[in-house]
Amino acid sequence: MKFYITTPIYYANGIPHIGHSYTTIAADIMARWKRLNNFDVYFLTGTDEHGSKIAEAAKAKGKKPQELCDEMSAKFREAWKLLDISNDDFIRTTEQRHFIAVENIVQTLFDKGLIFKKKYEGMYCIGCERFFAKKDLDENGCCPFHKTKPILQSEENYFFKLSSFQDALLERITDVNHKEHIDIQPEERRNEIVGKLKLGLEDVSFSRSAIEWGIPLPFDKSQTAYVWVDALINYITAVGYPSDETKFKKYWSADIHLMAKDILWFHSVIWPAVLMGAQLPLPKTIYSHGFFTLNGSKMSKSLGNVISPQELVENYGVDAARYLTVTLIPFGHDGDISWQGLTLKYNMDLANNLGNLISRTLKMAEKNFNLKIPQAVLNLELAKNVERNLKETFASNMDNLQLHKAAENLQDAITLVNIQIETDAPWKLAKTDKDKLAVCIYSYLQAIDIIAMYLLSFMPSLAEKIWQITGAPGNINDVAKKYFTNGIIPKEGFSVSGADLQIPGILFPRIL
Ligand code: ME8
Repeated sequence: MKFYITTPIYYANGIPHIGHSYTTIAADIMARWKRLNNFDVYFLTGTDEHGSKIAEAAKAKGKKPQELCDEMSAKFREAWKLLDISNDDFIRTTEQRHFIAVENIVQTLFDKGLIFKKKYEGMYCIGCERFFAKKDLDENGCCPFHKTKPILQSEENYFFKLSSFQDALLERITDVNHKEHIDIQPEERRNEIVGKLKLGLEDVSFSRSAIEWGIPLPFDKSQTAYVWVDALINYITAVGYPSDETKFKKYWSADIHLMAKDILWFHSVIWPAVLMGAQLPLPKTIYSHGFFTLNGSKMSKSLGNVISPQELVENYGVDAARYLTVTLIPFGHDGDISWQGLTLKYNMDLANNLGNLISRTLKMAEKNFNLKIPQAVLNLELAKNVERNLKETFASNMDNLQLHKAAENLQDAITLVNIQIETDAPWKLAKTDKDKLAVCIYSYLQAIDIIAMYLLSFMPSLAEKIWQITGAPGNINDVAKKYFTNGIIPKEGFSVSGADLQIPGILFPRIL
């Protein structure tokens, strides 16, 4: 089975921040989880490089647009490397492969009579790269997202007959039995889209005559494709459209387009309409996660109110940065992020719970068994208990993109082992019953190995490290793949008596 997941392609007019990291880490966690479940995964991210926003940013910096895009796109790649993102492809809309796909789609729609020329006057927000109807502006006549006044623009453009897709879209979005059903998640967001769709659709501008920085229309080179049309098409370019039919057939359509609500309309209305117009299959799930503020206000570079991926990693390390970023607020809901909130969660979940479990277990093994897994009767009860706690709930939370809940399941499993340690009181057993102590420590190690496999998607290097520390044989990814696909704990457990353990050092130093 294949699984195709995408993030938005981020505007190359600025550097990556925690908002971009949020979506990208979440998509990465899903991609890793699906790979562990034996899916043939294609995970795409990239940069959106055309349009007035980029052209203006370049001008302000005294650079050519391509020069700015090269620099910024490289920053996104670096950030994703730093955050251990396992994307299979990184697309840039200035690549040749993308020009070909955009020209192809635009020409197809033109040939089908879905594109026509019209004089248009409207309020354009450069931040959003879109026209606004007066009724959609806020009480000050400003863009509701950017709080800036849109500019009145008047030009002769090509328009796309979006209005003719209203019924077809409503049907596909609301009828779960439709063979081309588009599942918009979460439900509140779907309801908003449906409500807006029911009010009617207007045809949308599909090209710009004044913007040179874009892909010229194949049938009228004096106009460039509207940047949103250009951008959305990236999702099919990357999987081979139109030249690699085998790849395209294999991976399209998208199983999940992930993003925040700011761009949900484009993905759930304009994009499917374009695909329908070109007679291509529609995406299966469009998931809008929450939009968050930072310390109660909108993130903005001018306010100095942004957190970079680098800062996150400097403060917490890569694995913790990934875990904290995506689990701090309930996935799918808006919320607020702050350094205090991140640090509090770090101390609670990682330093006090997970870190403590590993360091106390290994310290006991060092003190009493010379850092070797003791010879002991195998007792998988605790491991099985941990597994019972995780197995169904974790998988269903992951598959429903409830990442914060999956993380809670993990914390509960870790707590369960920590409680078992308190109950066993191994520090007393060390004085009274060494054999029982050996059984206990062995069982903690096995339970930790199960936890490590479930941690893999969230904290990949940490999970590998835990696997080594606990003397577990083989490669954790291979074992986990087997485990998640056939659901069986290997008979002997994971770590074997006699294997060498390692002192972990302090995995998560407490932050004051
Ligand atoms: O819109 N909270 O790019 P963009 C949560 N190029 N997510 C956030 C966020 C926040 N405060 N800030 C940003 C574009 N994001 C277009 C997309 S796709 C064909 C074209 C994340 O750089 C979130 O995923 O403005 C949001 O949808 C995206 O960054 C917007 O990125």
